[in-house]
Amino acid sequence: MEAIHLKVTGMSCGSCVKHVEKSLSAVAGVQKVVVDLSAGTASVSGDFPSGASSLLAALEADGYPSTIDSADVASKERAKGDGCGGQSCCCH
Ligand SMILES: [Cu+2]
Repeated sequence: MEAIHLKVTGMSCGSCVKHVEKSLSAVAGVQKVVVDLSAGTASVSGDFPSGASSLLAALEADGYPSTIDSADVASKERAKGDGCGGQSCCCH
């Protein structure tokens, strides 16, 4: 079993969280889904022979375009320091 961390855009309330949980849970191989609304992330545990692409496709289809939030990316972002606002901020 592996865990894939996703950054999910477009979640604004509890029912968005339910939508995201539902669409991710429906993907083959998924065993556990944990969605964090305030962080805009989802952690998915299970077996993913084809990687995260089916997860991303399911969320895209439901209106929540997502990207992989790998540990590498997270640690690189942390290395830039707090207050970095992502793609559009001054660090890029
Ligand atoms: Cu909502």
